[in-house]
Amino acid sequence: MALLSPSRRLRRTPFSDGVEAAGVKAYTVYNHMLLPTVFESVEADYHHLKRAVQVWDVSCERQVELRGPDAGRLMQMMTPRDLRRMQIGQCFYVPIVDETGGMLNDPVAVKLAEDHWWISIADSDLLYWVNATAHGWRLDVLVDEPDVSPLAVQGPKAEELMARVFGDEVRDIRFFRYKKLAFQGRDLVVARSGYSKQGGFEIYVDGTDIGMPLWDALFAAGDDLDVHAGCPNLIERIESGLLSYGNDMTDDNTPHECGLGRFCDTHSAIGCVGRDALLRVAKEGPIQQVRAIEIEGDPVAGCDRWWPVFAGGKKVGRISSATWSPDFKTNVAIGMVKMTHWDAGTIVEVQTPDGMRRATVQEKFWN
Ligand code: THG
Repeated sequence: MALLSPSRRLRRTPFSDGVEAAGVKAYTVYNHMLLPTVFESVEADYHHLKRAVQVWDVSCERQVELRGPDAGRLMQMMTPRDLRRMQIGQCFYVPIVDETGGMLNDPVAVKLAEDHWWISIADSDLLYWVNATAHGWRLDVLVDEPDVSPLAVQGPKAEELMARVFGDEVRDIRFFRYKKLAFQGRDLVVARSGYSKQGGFEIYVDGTDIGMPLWDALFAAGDDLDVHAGCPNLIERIESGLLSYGNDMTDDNTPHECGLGRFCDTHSAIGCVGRDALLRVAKEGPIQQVRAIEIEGDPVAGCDRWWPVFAGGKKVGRISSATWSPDFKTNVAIGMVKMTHWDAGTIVEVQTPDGMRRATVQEKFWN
């Protein structure tokens, strides 16, 4: 791959100076912003993430902010997850769907107040859809992108590092809850969440000016914990079955096809613009669904396009993410397979760039 040409369209982040000083080796582009993908190597980063603690610049998880009396109503219009019991202080993973039930994004919604929400988005331009919905329905709500950049602290030693910087209060934060904790006199939203299954926190850094001071404070406090700069790790996220919007699903897929049915309450999500469409498809059930898939043989190439999945000479699905897993000593993958072939143990064939490989549909993901 060639290099990325820097420009103002490719946005830097409040932590980019720190990321560069830490020796970032590769970036991707996510929400028109730099997202690091490699520091040492994907494999070295993976082993380190599973044993120590990493600080991740995930500023590219941009916030769409809703403020005003109709903020809650607008939030519910966009998702089939029932938000009525969601409390201030909670975060919800919410599928966002259009009027056909197609996935537009799979963000984390943060409820700051009845009339104040952040939507921490995956890689699609959701701001336009949210704004258009607000205007089209004449809602009393302000929609914009605030200067808020998530910084994730992930790994088994994340709690210890966070307690040193924010105090022992972080230890009481439950999964997908947040507390507002002070750093240099500023109250920041600190949630127990993050795009790995190694445990950890996300700090919603409110104001570019405190980005580097916080980055530096975390590294100063974590020297003996072997804290490293890191990033969402391809191997770990596939083992964990964490989906990547645009890779593993698009607006052609319903939440049920994505295996996100557990985050849908379509019957009670009154107001969701995709509700009728989803009720229709839910009655029949999906005819294809995301699955964990093990691909046999030597380490596979990088998956930068969908790899067709075959059975008996017919196409029955596609692989969207795949990599060698050092811990499980096999190729782990995320795919979408048709109902006829989605049962655990089903043998299929995957057309990889270096030939056909035998593969097996798994019962569940690895982590
Ligand atoms: N954190 C924040 N914003 C984000 C992400 C994040 N925006 C972009 C992207 N990641 C959104 N996608 C996901 C995907 C999975 C999860 C979170 C965001 C996730 N899922 C857990 C799971 O599936 O096991 C838990 C979900 C739950 O139980 O509620 O964490 O990572 N701020």
